[in-house]
Amino acid sequence: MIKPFALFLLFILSLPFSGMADRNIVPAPLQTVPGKEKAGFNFTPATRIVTVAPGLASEAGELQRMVLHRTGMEIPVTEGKPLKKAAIHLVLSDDIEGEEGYRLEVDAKNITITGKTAAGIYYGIQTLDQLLIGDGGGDLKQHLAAVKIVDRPRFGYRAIMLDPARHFIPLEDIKRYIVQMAKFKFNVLHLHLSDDQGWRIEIKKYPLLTEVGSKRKETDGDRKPHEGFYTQAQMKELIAYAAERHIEIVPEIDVPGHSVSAIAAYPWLTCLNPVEVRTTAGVSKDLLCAGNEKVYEFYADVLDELCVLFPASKFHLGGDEAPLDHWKQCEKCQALMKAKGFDREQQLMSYFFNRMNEVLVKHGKTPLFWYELDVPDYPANTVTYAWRWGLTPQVIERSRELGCKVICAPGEYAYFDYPQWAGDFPEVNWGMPVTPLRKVYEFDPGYGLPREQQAHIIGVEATLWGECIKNMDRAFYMTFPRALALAEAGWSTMENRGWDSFRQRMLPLLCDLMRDGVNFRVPYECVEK
Ligand code: TNX
Repeated sequence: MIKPFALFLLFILSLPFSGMADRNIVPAPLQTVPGKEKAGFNFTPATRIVTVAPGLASEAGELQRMVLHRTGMEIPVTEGKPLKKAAIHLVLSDDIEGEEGYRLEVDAKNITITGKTAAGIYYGIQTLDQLLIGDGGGDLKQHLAAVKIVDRPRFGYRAIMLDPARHFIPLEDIKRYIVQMAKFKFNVLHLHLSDDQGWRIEIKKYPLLTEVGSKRKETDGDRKPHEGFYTQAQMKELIAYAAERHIEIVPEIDVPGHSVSAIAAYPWLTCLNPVEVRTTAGVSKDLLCAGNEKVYEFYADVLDELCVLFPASKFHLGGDEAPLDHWKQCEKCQALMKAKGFDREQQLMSYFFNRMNEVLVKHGKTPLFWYELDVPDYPANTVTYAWRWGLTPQVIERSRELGCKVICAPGEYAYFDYPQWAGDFPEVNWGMPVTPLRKVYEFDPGYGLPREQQAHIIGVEATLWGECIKNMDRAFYMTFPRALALAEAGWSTMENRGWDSFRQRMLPLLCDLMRDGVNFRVPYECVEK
């Protein structure tokens, strides 16, 4: 263990730091005006946190823990009027631009974090935390140079997807992941809760979904059974844990493909043959039957329970990789097509999505779909995901024509299950494209389009598909440092970011991940000239 650690320190020392005030802030803030070192703020036993508005107790608690961690000082929180000196003020104000925007001011007397909302204040605290990390050396820091930072995100939806369907992820591990996401100002954790290889959320009306669907005999021939699911009570706890960190959990139930685990539990859900929970990766031809009214009733019940459980306004219905072979052979599907006057199975797909969406609409939710260019219609209120390699510009344009919002999660930049370097983990790499840190950094979610042609892009997402992610160490390793690059794509404007500055800014933050026991890939290639 000593060797990689020593190498990493050498690597860090070999890079000159820029000396800028925001040298270790990731994602890069909109505006930074550095002040004088001497005119800075000293943390002393007299320092106080003052919330200048009600409703900020959670943020004040976060700040208190952070100050203790970084400075070693336990400082009290009070609510009331601003103090003349020695205070860290948390202020709500409408003069801040953007729902998640903030202003952070450090001078010799006080530190003031102003947000339009509690979320903005939370992000100001995360930036303050990164300033206190300093040069990465790990010493407690009790002085901050004067600075004024004005910041707000480019996109309102900044997500990472975890896939506990392929390999179950214990609740406590997801919490550790959420803690790290929050530091880089991600605000959505998308959970892929069902797939061919497992159903992971308790549905009270259909207990077999978890009794049968959450278990598989083995994985890729390893002869070891695999299982796991979240109870609704556990999920509630996770949702609250994430919400404290201004992260919303967006659930996904993938239909009508990637549904083998549900079909294994209730075989009548499919068109042709019964199946067992899938034990290998890949795409299955066993779809939910679109011609059976009972399937719609079943999913209406499932979605009813989940729409109540998850407070998020968005719900992901998957919709990817659904080969139509069985629908072509299925009497019920064919009869429905005839009755509706459809001549292509893709039209049945649109019909299926609309039926599912009716349930979401009843709950006031917006559907999200992995966009497939051959599906003729999506529900009008759909938010599309651009994901397939090379097709994002087309999906952005099509979504604009349809009047749909779009989230960019392109295969070229945002697939965190792809290896970060050639030959990395060859035992789990079945020919996935290599996606190094620098490639992720080059991601511009607006694809350089004119402003009006990208106005409907609402965000970015990294997808950590789980076929090869067997534990949290691997999940962290695949996520970091690439998530820092993606965070910057989601938060910072293109004019405000650049590779040379990024690779320096990230280094102290990598040291900090290491101190937190978070696994990551050391990006050695960054020292190459
Ligand atoms: C494609 S991306 C899938 C997933 C796989 C992933 C592996 C998408 C919408 N579907 O089911 O896990 O590739 O990279």
